[in-house]
Amino acid sequence: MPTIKKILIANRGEIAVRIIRACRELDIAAVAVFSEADRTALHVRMADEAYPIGPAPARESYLAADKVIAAARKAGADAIHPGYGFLSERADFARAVADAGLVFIGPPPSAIEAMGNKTRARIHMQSAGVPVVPGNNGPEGRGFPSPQAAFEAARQIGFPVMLKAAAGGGGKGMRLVAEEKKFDAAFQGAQREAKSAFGDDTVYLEKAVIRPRHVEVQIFADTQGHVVHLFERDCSIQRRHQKVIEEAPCPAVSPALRARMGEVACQAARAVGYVGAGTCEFLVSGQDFYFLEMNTRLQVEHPVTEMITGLDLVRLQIAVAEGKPLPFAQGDLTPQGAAIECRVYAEDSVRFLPSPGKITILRTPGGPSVRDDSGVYPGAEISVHYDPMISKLIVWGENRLAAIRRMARALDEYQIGGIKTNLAFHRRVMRNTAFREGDYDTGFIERHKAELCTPTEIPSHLLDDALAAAAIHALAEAPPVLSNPPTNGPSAWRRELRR
Ligand code: MV4
Repeated sequence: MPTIKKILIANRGEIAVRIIRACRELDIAAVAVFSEADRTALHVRMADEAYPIGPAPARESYLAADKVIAAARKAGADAIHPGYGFLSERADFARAVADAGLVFIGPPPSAIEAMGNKTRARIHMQSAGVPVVPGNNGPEGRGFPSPQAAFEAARQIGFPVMLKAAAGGGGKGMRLVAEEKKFDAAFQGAQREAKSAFGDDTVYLEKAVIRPRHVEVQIFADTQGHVVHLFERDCSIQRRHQKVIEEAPCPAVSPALRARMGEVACQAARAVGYVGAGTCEFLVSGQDFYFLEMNTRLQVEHPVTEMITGLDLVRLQIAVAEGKPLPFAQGDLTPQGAAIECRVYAEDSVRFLPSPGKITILRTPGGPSVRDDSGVYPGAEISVHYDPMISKLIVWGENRLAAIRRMARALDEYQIGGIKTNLAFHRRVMRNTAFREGDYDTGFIERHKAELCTPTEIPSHLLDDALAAAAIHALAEAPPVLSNPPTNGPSAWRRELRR
């Protein structure tokens, strides 16, 4: 089996930095690729070598499969790690990497393909005994050609139903239909959206699960056929299908449910001959859970799993890619404590718009069990061309409440200047009663947006107090704990802000 000495990372930002760090610890050389817009990016600065792969502006540069492979050959790399970018779930890319004589750090192309199409995956999973959401994949599992054909199936399932794109993901081409009379229009809308987003208008049906939690199980498989799960993550705190906060373990999953879901996720992986890191996504409602899809890559939120297991998932990916067996069995694993991740976005979280610009101030939190996986540095430019996620703040605590308190503390230490961020949003979530009680589902942000997504309030009796106003203005990005109170006592403005 191959020994990996040099890895090219086909991604950018914080995940490229994360992979470079794993390489350093393993004495593996790390090769970065960059678009012109990213010439001065952190991952380029940190890598041992870096190769240009395209012009700016260039979200697409990182999709240039042939340029990435050419760079890997030129650098003399043994392997390519696709990060969690678009190249990570493309079977044709995985094949092209292998054809170039390089190791693809990811699953076999056949497993990517088996999970890449939703109706195909549903059929595959059903025959493997994995519970999928009750629904109808259409004639021969090829979706429904017309609203008339789908309508009968929808009535049989019972309203409300969910129309979904077979090629889909991320909520595109998805429609919730509550009433019969809205079905035809919704069908046509879903079909149109699926066609334009994926070039494939195949639409199928599922029973709508009401107020579900999004719970996903991390799995790992080696080339010897061992499959284990590394417990679950709750990713229900999302906005417009973008995850914002994740935690492990899920506060609504009992040890018995955890064992069942974990076993099912391993079954799903075995059914497609999976190798490496993968994630099975489920909708959870009470004690019921349904397979949604499998992500055949390392995910953004993998650090919360690392925190509760003490494992380095990137190191494990590399070991498995070298043909080594997993160094533990299922029985060796127990989840320890609780971990939370807050995704820090360069955005105006009131209007929910990206906030590009230069980062002028960057003070990251520290202390015990606090991890900041960042792709930026003071002076870095946040470009409109890329994802506005600039870092992930992850904390661990001996239990969930300790983790929440630690996250609140770490968020208060975090200072980012020059751009707008969602730090204030995160601070409010950590103090939200429903969140603290673990009582949330995928509708959480929408339900609480009035309190979570409003501008930082200035108490009216302090509006004319210049010092307080300045401190409060800074609060959006700066922590009250670091700003100097006007007196030594517990001043009024400070009590106000502490709430
Ligand atoms: C569902 C659902 C309810 N019932 N399917 C949204 C994205 C896609 N990956 C799956 N999604 C959903 N599928 C059925 N049958 C509710 C959602 C959903 C959702 C899922 C996970 C996280 C956030 C969500 C927000 C809205 C809807």
